[in-house]
Amino acid sequence: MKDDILNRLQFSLGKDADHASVYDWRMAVSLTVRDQMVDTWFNSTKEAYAASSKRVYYLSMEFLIGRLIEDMISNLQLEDTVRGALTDLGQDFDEIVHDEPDAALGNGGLGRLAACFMDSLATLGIPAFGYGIRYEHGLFEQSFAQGQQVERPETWLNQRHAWEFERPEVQFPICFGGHVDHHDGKTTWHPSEKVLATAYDTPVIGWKNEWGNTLRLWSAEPVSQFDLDSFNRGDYLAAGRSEALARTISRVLYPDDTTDSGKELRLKQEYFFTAASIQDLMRRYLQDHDDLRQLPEHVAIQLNDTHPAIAGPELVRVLVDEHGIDMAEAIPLARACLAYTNHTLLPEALEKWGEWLLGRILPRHLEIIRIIEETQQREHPGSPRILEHGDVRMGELAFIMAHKVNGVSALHTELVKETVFADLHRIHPTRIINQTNGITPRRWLYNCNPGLRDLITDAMGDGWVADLEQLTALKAKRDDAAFMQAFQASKRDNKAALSNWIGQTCGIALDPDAMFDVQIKRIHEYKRQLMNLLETVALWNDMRDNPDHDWTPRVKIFGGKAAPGYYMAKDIIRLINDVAEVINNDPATKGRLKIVYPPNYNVTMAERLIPASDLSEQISTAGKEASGTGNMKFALNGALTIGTLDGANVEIREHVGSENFFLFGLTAAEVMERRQHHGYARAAIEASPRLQRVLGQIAEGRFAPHDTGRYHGVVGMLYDHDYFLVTCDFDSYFDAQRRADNAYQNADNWAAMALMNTASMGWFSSDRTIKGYARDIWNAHPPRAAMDR
Ligand code: DL6
Repeated sequence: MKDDILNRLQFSLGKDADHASVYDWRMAVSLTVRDQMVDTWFNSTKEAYAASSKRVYYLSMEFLIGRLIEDMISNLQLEDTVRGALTDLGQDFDEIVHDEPDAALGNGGLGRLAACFMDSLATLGIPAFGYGIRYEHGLFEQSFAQGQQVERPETWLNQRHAWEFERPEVQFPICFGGHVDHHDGKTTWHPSEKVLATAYDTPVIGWKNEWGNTLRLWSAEPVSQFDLDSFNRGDYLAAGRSEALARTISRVLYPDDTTDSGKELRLKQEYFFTAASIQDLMRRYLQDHDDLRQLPEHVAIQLNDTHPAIAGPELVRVLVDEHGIDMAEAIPLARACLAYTNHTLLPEALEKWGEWLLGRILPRHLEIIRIIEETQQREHPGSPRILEHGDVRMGELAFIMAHKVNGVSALHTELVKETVFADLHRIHPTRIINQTNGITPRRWLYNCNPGLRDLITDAMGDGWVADLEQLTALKAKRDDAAFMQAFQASKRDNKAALSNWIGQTCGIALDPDAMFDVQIKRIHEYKRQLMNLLETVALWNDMRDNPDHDWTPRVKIFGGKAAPGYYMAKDIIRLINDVAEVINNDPATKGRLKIVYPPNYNVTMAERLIPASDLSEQISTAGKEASGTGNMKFALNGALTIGTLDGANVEIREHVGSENFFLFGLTAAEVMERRQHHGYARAAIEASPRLQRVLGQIAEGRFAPHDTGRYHGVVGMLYDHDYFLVTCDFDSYFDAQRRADNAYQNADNWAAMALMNTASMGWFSSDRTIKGYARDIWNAHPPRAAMDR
């Protein structure tokens, strides 16, 4: 390893050890580790070809992969070797790991789920490709200026990405615009614009280096580099214009996971990566097969939300226009390959494209969508329409072109059946199924929490890493005093390490013995960071009113970004920072209450915060959070949840036991019912003196003394409509928080509850989720009998 690293330093980086920077060392280590993956990767490909295996193609606009170095090293079981080599070379392993940029090619849960799924597919040995976009700029970097969010472009690709292989030879043309001709029964699309999609491959190696798949991300390039005539005329801007336009397609990730539909570039991005992926998988299929009617035996295409829903019409187009299959046969053939995962019920997140826009960018696809619509109406008269009020509804398109549609938690799946797709569900009653999300235990325990990992492994071996349900055995350790002491100590160590980091980065001193109460996720009204903050102010009031009470010391930690155009979310961020400024400087509550909001929350920060958390805030309005996956990460790392009956919270609570979960709030049915009552928010505020007082303080400018009207909009919103029922759940939430306070005072009992969480989370491994998809949707199998090991 040492020699390999030095060789890479010399021959790939052109540096000698005496002059190498941390970046050089990291690249040398990463390239050395990458070398060690290649055999497994090649062998897996060969085996999949030899067995003529069905391949899974996971199409996702987002892969929120974060840093890869630790995952790669641990999956290859090279931790000791790499650490040892670096120590011998006088280098610091941790410094090198922390030098890797966090690849933020996603907004949140949907993208992170895709990354966890890639790890599980490889660990289970299921032949698979992840297909997405190689964004030059991932999710923006967040900082705060006077408490307000400031966005700056993210630049992960300013440095070379160590893990990828560029594939200039894997390149496909992607067309847009123009018109369509129909002549003598033949249809021809004459596009007006063309770009090239070039592949970049990152090997994804599963646990213990047994199987390797590929994450193939597409980068947009111009068909011709620049216009030499313009250049020679001295018109340098015109010379580079088409190049710049082409590259724009993969330049930046849209920073909003809810409301981007309608934007032309977004539609182009969606078609760009979907069309490239379909050309690629068809090429692979046709290398070995000549009968396209067998395609569903060999190809499973999973649509991660509606973003790649154009895959339906695109696959039909390829089958009909390029391979001469009848339309009537092509539609069911495409459907047998395609499946669709719904990740949200929020109406603003259900994509729609104006017919005029879609028809202008993809004229042939609009024709095909009309034929799909006619076919559906003929076969199922009265079926919900794909084309309605001048819009193309991508959810309906994805549903109609999929043989299976899945929700991401039990509750969410039922709501999908009852609400957004109720009519389609009546027509196709077996199409919607549930696959509750999961998380990879490799990243979310093994790598991010070495203290707990070692404790568990010492107690029961490392079988749990690939078979997380083995953690149930930990329940018996509840009465083992030495184990429980070590369990508590590992949490304490993580909290001390986090306190150091927060001290250094935010300049705020924390007491590691206080309860660390954490809410990290995108800032959105339905996730109700505002309710958490109002409760914090109410607690502060109570602490000041009763200074002699034995208060449980609390640290409230927030993390998350708001979509740049989401003004209410940005006001909430500013309010958190303003409230923090007042409370953190109040001598009356010093040592008892602190608020911290480290900027630029990302995967790496989650890996730092989650192992150090005591209380996990999962407080969305019931019925709004499709699943959540952060909730699973916290519970696995021994945090207790305070939460509503929403998304996967419901199933987590069933697994960990209701006595180990702080439940509060209205149920999804009660939420819907409450909204029917006129003036429900005002009534709830009037019934809660505690909440009234807090809102009064905010409204009168207690937290913005130089700009007293700053939060009138926020307070007015709560009084006047409060769509997400912060006001209605406030008292119940406050009470649940006090139950948590009381429980925390008994440290041994708290630790026992925390252990029950860790020990009960085995079912939430993404390995279980992927087995479910493979069995119920894809009918895909590992060429080796890896699924049963
Ligand atoms: O399924 C992954 C993840 C869920 O855990 C979250 O509950 C859900 O909000 C998220 N959905 C999205 C899609 N857009 N929106 N909103 O990110 O998916």
